Amino acid sequence: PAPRTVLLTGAAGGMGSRMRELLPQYGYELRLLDLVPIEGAPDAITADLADKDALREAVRGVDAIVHLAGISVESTFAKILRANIEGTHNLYEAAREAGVRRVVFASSNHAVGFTPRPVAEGDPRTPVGTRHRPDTFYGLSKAFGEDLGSYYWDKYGIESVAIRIGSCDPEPLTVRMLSTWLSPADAARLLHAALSAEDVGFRVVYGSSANTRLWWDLSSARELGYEPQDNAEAYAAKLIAEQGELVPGDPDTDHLGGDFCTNPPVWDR
Ligand code: NAI
Ligand code: 15L
Repeated sequence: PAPRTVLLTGAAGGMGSRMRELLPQYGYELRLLDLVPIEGAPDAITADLADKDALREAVRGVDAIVHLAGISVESTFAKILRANIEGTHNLYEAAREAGVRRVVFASSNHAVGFTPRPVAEGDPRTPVGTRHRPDTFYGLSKAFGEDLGSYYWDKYGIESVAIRIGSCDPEPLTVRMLSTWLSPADAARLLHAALSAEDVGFRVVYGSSANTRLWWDLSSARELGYEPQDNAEAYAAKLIAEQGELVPGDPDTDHLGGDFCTNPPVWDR
């Protein structure tokens, strides 16, 4: 049966806030967790992924977990280690102890960010089976999270869908995002597919809308039943007029990960 009760970690964040609005229409009852309190959600759990007792409590009785919490850009290795690597491990351990059947993990294109992007017409879209090529400690933590999901499936039978999310913002903001954009509505469609498809075992999918200029292969996401409805191309004329086309040879845009390869945004609190 499709899961009903879902723990949403990172529920105070940019994506978490949008998914809180959009997921209930698919019939899920959400339990929310974040490091910071969530305005207007008095029942939300305020906890750090480092707090194993709090995670044990948080996963009790849920059918599945959507794991969005963590540092979402580059930081020091120590901070990434604690929040993203140890934090994700703590969550999987809590899931294992409680018998939770499925985790949907917010991986990122930055797990493969140093992969060259398609440049010429006819260049292939990057498949999910491409090797990890992290572009930051952040991307490295996402590669770890994917492998953690693989391990918990093989060892303990906990299913995982790792979604290598492109760029989830209300609108594409850069010319790169004409290729990488995942509209919030498509993100909710993809999370629903990842939660409800049967017998997923462990798998990796890319998370983007049906963008004309897509850089990676959406077929494994479509195999889950995902049918993206949006296309960043609607914003192409405006963004290209403002910013110009991508120039081959520009190190800031020559790889899937964009400027995470050269000058990543850094979180340092
Ligand atoms: P965000 O930074 O807006 O939200 C992350 C949330 O996680 C925050 O509310 C934060 O308080 C919480 N958090 C951080 N450390 C925590 C800890 N130790 N314990 C508990 N909660 C903690 O990020 P956003 O954009 O909403 O992304 C959500 C997830 O999707 C992240 O894992 C991110 O890496 C991933 N992702 C997002 C993309 C995007 O375009 N928004 C693209 C690729 C991946
Ligand atoms: C990510 O993984 C980040 O969380 C987000 O802030 C965006 O920068 C996105 O990737 C991207 O590649 O555009």
